[in-house]
Amino acid sequence: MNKNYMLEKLIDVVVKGDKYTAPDIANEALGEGIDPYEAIVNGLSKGMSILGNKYDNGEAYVPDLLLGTDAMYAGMDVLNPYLKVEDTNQSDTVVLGVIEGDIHDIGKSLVKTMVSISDFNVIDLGADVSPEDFVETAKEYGAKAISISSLMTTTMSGMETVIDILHEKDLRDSVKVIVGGAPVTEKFANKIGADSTQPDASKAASWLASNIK
Ligand code: B1M
Repeated sequence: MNKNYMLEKLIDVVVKGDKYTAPDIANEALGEGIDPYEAIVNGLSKGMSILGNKYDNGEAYVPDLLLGTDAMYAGMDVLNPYLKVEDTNQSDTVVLGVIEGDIHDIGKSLVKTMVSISDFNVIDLGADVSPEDFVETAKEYGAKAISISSLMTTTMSGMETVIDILHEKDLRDSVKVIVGGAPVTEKFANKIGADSTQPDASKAASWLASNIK
């Protein structure tokens, strides 16, 4: 079967928000030899971006987004176990989550997937995470990095609070902070004193793998 045809099916199942068919399509993609990473990034995730654009253009509504999210996660549940873990002997811990006030967790989940396959030990705090929780968890587990996502301009400032608390607790030198998500720019990341921002989940994982020793 044509690879593009299979990727289109993965895109389509998310755009249609069909969580019941998504696992079948994901299994079909695996059966057709599609790389699970590609199935997630160029299939399911692309479907979510298309749905997001439709929402922005008034062609889709919040219930459509919720259905699309369920379909995306149903497909990822099938694909995730087949992702190749790079044998980097990384045993360092990364704490990740979405900043307080924000429940958009799809990008964060992609970051989690990519960081996990880079062989890090990942602690996923989920969405709507307080700055204090990020720092306390990093301290408790001796994490080398905190990875924070934000999808809303209204919640971004919480990322700076995480960095402020790290300074207050004298932990800033031992914990790298990477921030990301659609509204996060390089200028913003520099302004709040983050170590990096990256445009997508895969680049975030690569940055962590190259910058955590
Ligand atoms: Co809403 N939402 N939403 N939403 N939603 C946005 C973000 C919005 C831009 C839509 C819009 O108005 N145009 C807007 C925010 C505006 C702003 O900035 N102020 C918005 C709003 C306003 C809201 C509500 C307030 C709507 C309402 O209730 N009236 C509400 C907020 C609730 C809350 O958080 N408190 C809300 C709710 C929802 C749903 C629940 C329906 C659903 C989320 C479901 C879920 O995540 N479980 C949803 C969705 C799906 C979206 C859009 C359409 C799509 C987001 C998405 O999942 N994209 C979004 C508009 C859009 O993006 N076009 C929108 C796909 C995902 C793969 O991309 O998360 O960007 P993304 O991740 C990317 C990169 O950003 C990057 O990597 C990923 C790609 O690999 N990345 C990182 C992410 N984290 C990273 C971390 C890194 C590095 C890269 O390093 C640490």
